[in-house]
Amino acid sequence: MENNNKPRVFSGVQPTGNIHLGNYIGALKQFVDLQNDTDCFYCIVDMHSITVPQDPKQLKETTLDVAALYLAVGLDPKKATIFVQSTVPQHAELSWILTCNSYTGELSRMTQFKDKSKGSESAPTGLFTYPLLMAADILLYDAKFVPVGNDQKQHIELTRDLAIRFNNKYGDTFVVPDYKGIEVGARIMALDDPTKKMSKSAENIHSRISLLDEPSKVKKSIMKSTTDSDGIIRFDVDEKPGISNLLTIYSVFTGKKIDDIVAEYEGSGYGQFKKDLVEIVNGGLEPIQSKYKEIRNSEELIKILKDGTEKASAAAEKTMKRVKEKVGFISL
Ligand code: AQP
Repeated sequence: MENNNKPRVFSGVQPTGNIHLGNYIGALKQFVDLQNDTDCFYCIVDMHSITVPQDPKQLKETTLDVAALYLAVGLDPKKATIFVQSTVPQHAELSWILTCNSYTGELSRMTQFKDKSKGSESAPTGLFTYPLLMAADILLYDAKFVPVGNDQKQHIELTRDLAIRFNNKYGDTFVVPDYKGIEVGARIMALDDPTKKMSKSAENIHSRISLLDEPSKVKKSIMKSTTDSDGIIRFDVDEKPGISNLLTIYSVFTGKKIDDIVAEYEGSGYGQFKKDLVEIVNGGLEPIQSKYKEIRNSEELIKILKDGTEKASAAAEKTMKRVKEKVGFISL
């Protein structure tokens, strides 16, 4: 479905902590790049975040933190609909209908569930059904494109399967969405262990750089990041995952091609490269942090979220009417 002939886009970020460079490069930066040419809905997915325990007071704060960061990285509420998932109850409603049209086998194959549950019988059920809520998020807005990091690719595939299955069973109802990834930075790795993805919930704070980190913290995290012992700056994800990850971050923040950066640093050691990267990342974060401070506790932020809820609810209700009719629920 389209508005002003612009394709619909949906994506979201969980308010599970401060947004890091992986979230920014894999998702948020794409959100901003897409806002001029698409009709985009960007959500703070608080219902997803409670699939693992959250402190209620802190959840409220991090929800507003993420909303403020959406604006701080450059999202414009005149172009993008920005809202909080739990303020639009249709997400839960559609999620249940999709649950009843899904199979436990396909959910068991989701690698994120396998990683997070570690086979435990006491893993929260919400972790298992999380991809169905994510499918509901996307299908509710007739989204054609879903900009996410590549860790979410499997969930988008499942969403496509569910949409096609539902359309075949009940007749054309959902737009079948496509994954929208990027060439550089679809998976930013942890700084302390470049074989794992950078993550909000990792214990070591130096495994990630959060968008709100102080310059001294950024310096420490980059300078102590894990590289290798051969000391040659070269992009090779398999053999040199640490330096390749840093090159990716360098490339995204400067807009320079990785090959050009490698050529620039020929003969230099990791020390100089890391020092320069500290300056580059701190320079990139500075305007984001100052915009964040300006907006975080403002009335304007609440107003933007309320407007977002209104617009999102109207779009979601249209889809729900169509879906309920198809499955045979009466309307009174
Ligand atoms: N390391 C990453 N590289 C590139 N993209 C990433 N994303 C997450 N990590 C990376 C993308 O960021 C968006 C929002 O992610 P999320 O908040 O929904 O949850 P997540 O994927 O589970 O992120 P985290 O940081 O790893 O959180 P925790 O530790 O709480 O599980 C998504 O588009 C995601 O692909």
